Amino acid sequence: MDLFFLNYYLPEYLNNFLNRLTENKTIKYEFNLSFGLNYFMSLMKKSNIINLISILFLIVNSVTHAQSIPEQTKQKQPNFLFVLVDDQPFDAIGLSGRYPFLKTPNMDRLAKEGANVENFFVTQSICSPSRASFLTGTYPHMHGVNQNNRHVDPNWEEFAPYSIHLQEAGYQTAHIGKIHMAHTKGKNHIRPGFDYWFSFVGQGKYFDPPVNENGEEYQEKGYMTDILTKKAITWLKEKRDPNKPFSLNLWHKAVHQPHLPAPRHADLYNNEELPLPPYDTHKETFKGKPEWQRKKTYGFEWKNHLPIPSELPEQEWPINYDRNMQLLRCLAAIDESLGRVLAILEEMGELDNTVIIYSSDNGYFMGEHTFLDKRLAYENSMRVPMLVRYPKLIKQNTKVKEQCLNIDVAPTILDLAGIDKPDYMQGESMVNLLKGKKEKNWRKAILFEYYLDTYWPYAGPNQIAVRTERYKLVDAFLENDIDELYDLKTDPGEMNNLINSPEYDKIEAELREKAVLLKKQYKYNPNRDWWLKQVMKSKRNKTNH
Ligand SMILES: [Ca+2]
Ligand SMILES: [Ca+2]
Repeated sequence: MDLFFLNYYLPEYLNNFLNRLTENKTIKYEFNLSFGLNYFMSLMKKSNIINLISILFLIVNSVTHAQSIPEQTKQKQPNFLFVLVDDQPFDAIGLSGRYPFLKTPNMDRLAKEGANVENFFVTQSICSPSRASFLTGTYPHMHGVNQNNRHVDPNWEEFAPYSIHLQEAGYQTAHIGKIHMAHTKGKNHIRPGFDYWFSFVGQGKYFDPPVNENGEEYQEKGYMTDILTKKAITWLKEKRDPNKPFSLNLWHKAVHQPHLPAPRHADLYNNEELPLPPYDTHKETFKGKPEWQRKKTYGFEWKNHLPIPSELPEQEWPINYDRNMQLLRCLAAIDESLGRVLAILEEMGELDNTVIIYSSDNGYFMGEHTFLDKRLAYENSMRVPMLVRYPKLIKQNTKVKEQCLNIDVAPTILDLAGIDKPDYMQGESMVNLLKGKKEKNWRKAILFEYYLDTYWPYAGPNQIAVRTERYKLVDAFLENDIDELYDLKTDPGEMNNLINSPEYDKIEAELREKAVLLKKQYKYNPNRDWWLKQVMKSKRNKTNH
């Protein structure tokens, strides 16, 4: 039996029961107006009366100026189109050349006319936690969605999504597509920060999906990627105020398993063959690697394989062939969607006023290390595409080499909109890097995390990884198992675990030291359930009253 089945396709009655339990949760969020006032008061204290008069003059002047020339004001605030794919591997994109037959002309166009952030990673490699990190600019251990558990929703009160700050600055905001963390129905399904809402519960369905439009539940007709595209175009053309700048999320359900392509793409690439993965990662035997990874390959059956062998027999290629081909076919509709939205923006004269961000919520194993799915700290899982087009600031064919994270997107969007980064955001603005400038103090090491998944406990234990440009240390906090250390320069396929090689002891010690610093810097919390417990407690209290 497919193990994902349990996680994602619970019987409808169970779903409804859980929805009833969670439905009454109202999310209150307050705008931090006091911050603006406090700032103004502190300016007043510092300024002498002349400065104060000139500040007031500037404010009045800019207000009247803005009213008289709305066109110029409009140009100062760029629009945002954020396309987020579900489970697109970083190299499943035409420009990478990994799959010679794969055609993604519109994704390639974004890289050609903008920036390709080549070393872009998610802070946790599964759907719901990553989506919440993109929105809030914070780690899963901060916003609270550190697993795909249907009960957890981010702590929005403390960690508002960037879209709320955009709304405050006069933006019109829309979320169209998968959110994953909202397992509620009706108006309660709408997450904070969006003027227009079109989404669905959990993973959604590829065909004729139940949907939620501004709180109204109904069933749509057709293929999910096309439905979302149509909704995005309708919103752009008919449903927004054209005098306000906009921020539109087009967050896809595809290409998540069961990887069902649009019927028009069912036979695409039928005459093609999947090439072997680079660095022979399909030849993985897990020799010298943690035992939990060999256990993982047996899934729920692992107890039938005790004692777990110290290495596994090499698998023959192809691995998960049909599933991988289906995933690539799903990408065809995503690329068409991107092309259609770009064409509409061009037609409306907004293409070059719009910052287009294209990424994926996590990576995906395409047979590398014999795996499918994601979650782990291997490159195929934690690395995702990140393309940004905004010709007013970003030159064509810009390549960013620095390590960037999904928590950097919210601060980047706010920076481009001229909004100061809120204190709670842990990411950094990528704007200077996107402009092709060097950031001397940019982070040299990144922190990645994963928390045990209740639905699929053998997918991996709690773990963190520290990745520098050259090395990666993975610490799973297990006393009876080994950790991992890879030299990404000599072993980009991460096949050779160096954790027990004495000549790497010094490197290991340095990385462990970095781990301590990063955990402190990002306020790492090893307790997976800290936020879930609070959510459940507040639900219990509500039911009791
Ligand atoms: Ca995903
Ligand atoms: Ca060692």
